[in-house]
Amino acid sequence: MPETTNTRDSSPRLTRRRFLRYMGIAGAAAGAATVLSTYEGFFRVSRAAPGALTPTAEFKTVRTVCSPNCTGACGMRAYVRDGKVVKIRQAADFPTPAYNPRGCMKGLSFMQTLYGPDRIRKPLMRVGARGERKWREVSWDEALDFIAAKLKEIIRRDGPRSIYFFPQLPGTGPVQKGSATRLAALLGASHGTFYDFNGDLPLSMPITFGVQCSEHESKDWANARCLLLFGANPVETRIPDAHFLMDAVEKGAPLIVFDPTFSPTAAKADVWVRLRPGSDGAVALAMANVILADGAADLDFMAAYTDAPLLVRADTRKRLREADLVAGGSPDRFVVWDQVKGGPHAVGTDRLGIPPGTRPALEGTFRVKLANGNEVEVSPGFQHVLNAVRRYTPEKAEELSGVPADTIRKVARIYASHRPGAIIMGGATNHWYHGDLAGRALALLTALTGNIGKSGGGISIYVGQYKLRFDVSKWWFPDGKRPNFVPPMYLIEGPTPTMNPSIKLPENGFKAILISHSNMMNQSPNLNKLWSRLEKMDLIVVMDFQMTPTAELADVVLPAASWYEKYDLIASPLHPHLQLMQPAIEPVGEARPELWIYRELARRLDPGFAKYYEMDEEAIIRLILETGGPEIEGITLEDLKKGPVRLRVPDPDVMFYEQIHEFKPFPTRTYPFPLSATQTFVKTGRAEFYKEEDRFLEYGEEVPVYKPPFRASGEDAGKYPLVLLSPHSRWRVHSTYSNLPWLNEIHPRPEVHIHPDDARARGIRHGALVELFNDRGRTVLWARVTRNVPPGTLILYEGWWARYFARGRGVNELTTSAINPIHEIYFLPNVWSPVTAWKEALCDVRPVEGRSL
Ligand SMILES: Nc1nc2c(c(=O)[nH]1)N[C@H]1C(S)=C(S)[C@@H](COP(=O)(O)OP(=O)(O)OC[C@H]3O[C@@H](n4cnc5c(=O)[nH]c(N)nc54)[C@H](O)[C@@H]3O)O[C@H]1N2
Ligand SMILES: Nc1nc2c(c(=O)[nH]1)N[C@H]1C(S)=C(S)[C@@H](COP(=O)(O)OP(=O)(O)OC[C@H]3O[C@@H](n4cnc5c(=O)[nH]c(N)nc54)[C@H](O)[C@@H]3O)O[C@H]1N2
Ligand code: SF4
Ligand SMILES: [Mo]
Repeated sequence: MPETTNTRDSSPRLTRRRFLRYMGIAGAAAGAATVLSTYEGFFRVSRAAPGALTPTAEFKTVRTVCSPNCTGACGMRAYVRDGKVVKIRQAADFPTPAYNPRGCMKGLSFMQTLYGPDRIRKPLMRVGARGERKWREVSWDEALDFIAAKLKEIIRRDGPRSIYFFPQLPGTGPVQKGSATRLAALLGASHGTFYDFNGDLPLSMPITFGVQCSEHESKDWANARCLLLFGANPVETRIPDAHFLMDAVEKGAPLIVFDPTFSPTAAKADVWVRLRPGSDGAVALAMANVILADGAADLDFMAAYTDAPLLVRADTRKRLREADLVAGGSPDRFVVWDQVKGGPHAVGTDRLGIPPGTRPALEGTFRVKLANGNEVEVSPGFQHVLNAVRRYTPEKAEELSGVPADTIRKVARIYASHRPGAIIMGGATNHWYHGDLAGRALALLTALTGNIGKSGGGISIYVGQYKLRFDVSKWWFPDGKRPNFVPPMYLIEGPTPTMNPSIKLPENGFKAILISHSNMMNQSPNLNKLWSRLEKMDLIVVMDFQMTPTAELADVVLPAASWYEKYDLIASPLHPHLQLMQPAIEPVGEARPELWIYRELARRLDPGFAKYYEMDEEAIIRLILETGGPEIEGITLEDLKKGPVRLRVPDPDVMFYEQIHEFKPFPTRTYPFPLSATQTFVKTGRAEFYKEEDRFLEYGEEVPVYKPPFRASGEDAGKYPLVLLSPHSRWRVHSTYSNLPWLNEIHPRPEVHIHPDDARARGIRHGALVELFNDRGRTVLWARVTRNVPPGTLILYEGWWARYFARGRGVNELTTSAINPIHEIYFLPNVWSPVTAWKEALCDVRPVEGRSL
């Protein structure tokens, strides 16, 4: 086998000569259209003559789905000639016309990923030290035999839990990614979670509604009479759906964007509210304050659908139960204060609504006699919410957020008077240590205005491909066996004193990791700490179609088939369609789908596992379709081969419709778990704004309150002056497409956005090389001096591959992996689990020009 050396340097020492060359290339790129710069040297892109790629009979076309970790899930048609994809076009065949067409430049450029210089074509084993990028091409047999032997040895010595499977985001692509989960389940190995690790899991949702997340289909934005966007930049991060915002605007809906930066979405807004980073919760609570003070709150809605009327004991701060009041009473029935009778009235959890014949109090303090003869003081949960909200006057929120009190009053009144009003909560409101509190405050706003369960209303979160829209248990969990789920935050941080006891870490630590569908060593928080864990492991395996910075650190790199080379099922939370990913071409080189890889690995690990991998993709898809539940009932593989099929959900697909219109209790089901797994999060069956679990009480978070950033997470507070935000870029999907020549031509290098005042104070010029640093890491890149960011705040769009930085691995050297104990009260993988606080990072920046690099 030939020995090859990957000459790409992912964290190069940039000599002055190379630096000048880079700058020269960057300068020349604009003029010379066919020569594009990559980090080192040139990559000539052949440009066909105009018209040469017009579809003709010589093309075979195949419909598949663009499937990075992007909510878009755009249907694409591949034009194939001589076994190669030569052009990609939007399929534009969704049965709901409003969803046609959908796509973006990145998806349309995927040929450059398929055939580009970073494509992994053969299995590789390292010959040098880890990260040295010296590889030996090996046969599949050699690679798989090696991995299987290592894993067996590790299992024998340290037990199966010490192996960590990390197939990122199986919410979409459940067939291929599930083949990893299935093997982890068979082995009893550990398995990562992802929605939490991505920082996207809005803990506010399981806390308030008992569900993983909530969203309306994006088409429904057009039905809103008012749109509030918090920490979301759909113009760049929901590109194919952003037009629905403008549809609403054209019909007269005000678009109100809360963002510390002048984002492209803020540029389209009627009102741009420039709030301080991490202050969304304060603004939301002050808006609630205004709505309540104006008498504009829908208190009947609060009484019918939320825990507002349920009584809370003053002595224990827990809810009053029927069992407290009468001997033989139920511990699962809660109690309201009936103003008609002037006494307590027990309510069940089987149905929402106001108990017939009662008029429950939402405010006040009452005395009730307990079964044991004692008297205690009680008050409705809403009284506690009111006590908290009263503290957040618009003036107080102005101090906390920098938003003028008058602006807060105005936007609160617009929201309250334009119903239905939709709230879109983006990643950036959640990507904070106290993002759950901000989300709870926003959920409170939707409830106070009766905006839940209604077309054009709701609170929606669309942050990637997290959501399982149907049940996949039969494929993922063979014979009901489940892997040992361990959130990656503990892989980095180790156990915390407050860790949920149901999480089982391996006794001797993790010894092997199998990563697929993720560029973990680029996209994880606190990269240096993560690497200090990974480098101790005996085996690192990465499956990808690209030689990513993570693959470069592996012991074995396995070439995976892409979305144009294999089968899978795709369904996005953004638009309710089931789509088939299908192969347009044979996999490039020796690439293979994950199912093939895990099948081969499984039989090597235990011949008895072979029977669990006898099905091919089509059979697995049929199994999922037959057992997936009502959302996909009756949909056949043959239907999917003809094109996308709308899920069996109402039109429009509105979250919590049944709760509001049919009085069904919360929560709705979160797949793949049974309802019973999430019912414990909202034991009242109502939307809960008062939480009684001990830790909420201990931390003073029983009702939505505002807690400022950088205090509890602590590490940087007082040491570093600048907030480091790392939102998502229009030029990439995370790190995917970082290396796309067509996009790099217009967006050639990582830049940190810095306000002119901050730049001046540090002697930083526009375009200068600067070093970003804090205690966790440092990275060198270029400065973009701009008023787009407020003073005191830096922006570095996440996702650039390490090799594009002048030094270091990029922004995630600086981000934190601090764990919030509230996120540990329960553990349900991807539903209640510790969330990364990407934006909760402070740092400083200094010029590096004139110094030797
Ligand atoms: N093009 C593209 N699309 C994507 C992705 C991608 O990488 N590229 N990723 C997908 C995925 S998985 C996700 S999670 C989503 C994420 O996408 P979004 O939900 O849009 O989240 P971010 O891009 O992190 O930040 C959005 C905006 O919030 C602002 N912001 C930062 N901090 C705060 C704050 O404290 N409060 C408020 N109100 N605003 C703040 C930022 O300046 C930014 O303009 O995008 C999805 N879509
Ligand atoms: N600083 C900072 N960091 C962040 C964020 C932030 O806001 N700030 N956002 C976070 C968020 S919200 C997210 S969702 C994560 C995303 O982080 P990741 O999920 O790691 O996303 P990508 O960087 O796109 O890496 C996906 C990798 O999977 C590969 N891949 C794609 N499809 C397949 C396939 O079918 N098979 C195999 N084997 N490989 C495949 C791609 O080539 C790519 O290398 O990043 C997080 N990181
Ligand atoms: S990258 Fe996202 S928005 Fe662009 S085509 Fe692919 S799925 Fe659609
Ligand atoms: Mo995400």
